[in-house]
Amino acid sequence: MLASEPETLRPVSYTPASGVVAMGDQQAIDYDVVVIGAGFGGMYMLYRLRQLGFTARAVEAADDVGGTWYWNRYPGARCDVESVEYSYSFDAQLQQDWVWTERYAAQPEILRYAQHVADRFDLRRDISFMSRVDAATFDDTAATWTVDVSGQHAGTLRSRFLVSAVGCLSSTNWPDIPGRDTFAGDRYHTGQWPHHEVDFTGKVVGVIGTGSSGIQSIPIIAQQAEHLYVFQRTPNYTVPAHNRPMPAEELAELKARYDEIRAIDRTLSGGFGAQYPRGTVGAMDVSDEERAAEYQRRWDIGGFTYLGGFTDALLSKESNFTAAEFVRGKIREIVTDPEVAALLSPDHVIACKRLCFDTGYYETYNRPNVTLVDIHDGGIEEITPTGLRAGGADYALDALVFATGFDAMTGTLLRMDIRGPELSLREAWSAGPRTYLGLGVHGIPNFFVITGPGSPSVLTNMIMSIEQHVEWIGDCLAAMRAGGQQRIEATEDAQDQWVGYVNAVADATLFPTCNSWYLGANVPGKTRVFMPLPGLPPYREQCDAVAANGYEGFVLA
Ligand code: N01
Repeated sequence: MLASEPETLRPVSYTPASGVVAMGDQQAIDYDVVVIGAGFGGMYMLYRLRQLGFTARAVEAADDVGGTWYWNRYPGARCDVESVEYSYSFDAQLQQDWVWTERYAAQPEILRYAQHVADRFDLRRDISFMSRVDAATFDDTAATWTVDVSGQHAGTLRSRFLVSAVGCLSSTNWPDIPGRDTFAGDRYHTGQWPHHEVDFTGKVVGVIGTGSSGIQSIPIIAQQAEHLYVFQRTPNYTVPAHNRPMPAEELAELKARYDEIRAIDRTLSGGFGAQYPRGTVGAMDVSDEERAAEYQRRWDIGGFTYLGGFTDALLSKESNFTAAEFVRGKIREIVTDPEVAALLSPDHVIACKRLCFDTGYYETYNRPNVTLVDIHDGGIEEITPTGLRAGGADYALDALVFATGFDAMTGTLLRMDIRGPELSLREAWSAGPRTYLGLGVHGIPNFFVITGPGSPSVLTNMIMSIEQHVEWIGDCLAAMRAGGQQRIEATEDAQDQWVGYVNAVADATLFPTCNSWYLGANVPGKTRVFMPLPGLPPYREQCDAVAANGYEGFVLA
């Protein structure tokens, strides 16, 4: 028993006979809830379900907790939300006890934090590791899911509810480049990095992709490699992270203000950045000098703050252009070869593809052992046993790194065969994902998605969005138990209206204006739908109102 854990929140056994108030006919089910995934979403869902007295089991493909932070071990992997904010808020003592050592935590530290949470709340006993959910079928007569699991804990689980905590960026995108699997050297994907240290010393390395993962790993790979070729299809905007060690006094001061920081975060569109007040005017409402000074001030702070100076960075093309042009100016200042600087300069709307943060990214192209290869025209023609061919030239490589991202938001969900009474999730989403609140899907009863498409998710501090969803789902299940209900399903009408609302909000912004993974544009053949919903605070209010109105838009029985 931990000092921080109030008596009433003690974990309870998942055996219904232990006095747990469970959901109806326990003969028919093994657990009230099966949770898919044990990253930050799955871990908190398990904890919350225990608090509420539900029985639950999580199924996790990895051999430990951590989700995205378990898999993304590439060199330089680091969070782009400050560590004091990218952390659970549900337990006051946890946030006081944990010591963050850097402004932005690196992957190993975040993974240690996830492991600490698992230990602290004894979560692992309810997780089946090295196991995957392959399929789940809902029996409408018994209001029961049958969940097929493969791997170390292969078998069938029966539960009343199914909660997806698979994360938004968990299916790696391996582009189908001709000859991809013929490469005889070492091949890596940033999102499935090996657990052992990879040393590129003395090697000729190719990196494909210049999104967040490429931009974080390229400077480090360049320091090791004999030569690095970066194959760039689209340049990306990146601003300095200005990461630094976290002094003990600063951390203590932040911890003393934790309640205030979390309260401010709840009012912010992305759920983070409490320390850096937002601007209150549009970028074109000030003089050129004032605008440039504000961009410089925020460039010096670093991170997402860069776009917080004006209210309309993602609403007005004209304002957005000024923010983009400032970054292009920085690229010209930093990169000594004007041709390379031009190739590195994006021309799309800044932040319509997720803004990146770096440590020495543009500077890396001044190194003599780094070559930027522009492939925007013809792409990579072929991967060969000894390297690759692009633009008619052959590049001999010892190692090839795919920093090519993910089949985001829907990839992992659709890999499983999830079946409602009359249609499968694959059928329901054949023309792109459709949800109600990003939480429920019409046609798939008793199924919840944590940070699903149609919710703010990837446009926010993920841990804050996870907490909001987990708490909403927990409250919903508790309300159903109190009301003697066993089945919940989003109505088609509510879902249609929600999808229309998400599209309208997204269309009022500049987000949908470029080929981003937010739209599914990075995966050939994927239906283009803007998947996340901009704006966490109004969304939270809508979810609360739905609950307060008896789960309006859902049918409960
Ligand atoms: O993936 P991406 P990522 N041939 O999709 C290129 C989060 N994250 O792993 O832009 C050649 O952004 C592709 O080119 P293009 C964060 O939310 C966070 O980097 O499609 N190139 C692009 O350059 C982030 O946004 C953190 O033309 C190909 C790159 O590969 C998200 O994860 C760190 C190609 C993929 O970029 C995904 O980031 C890391 C092909 N066939 C990740 N296919 C932080 O917290 C794709 N590309 C900081």
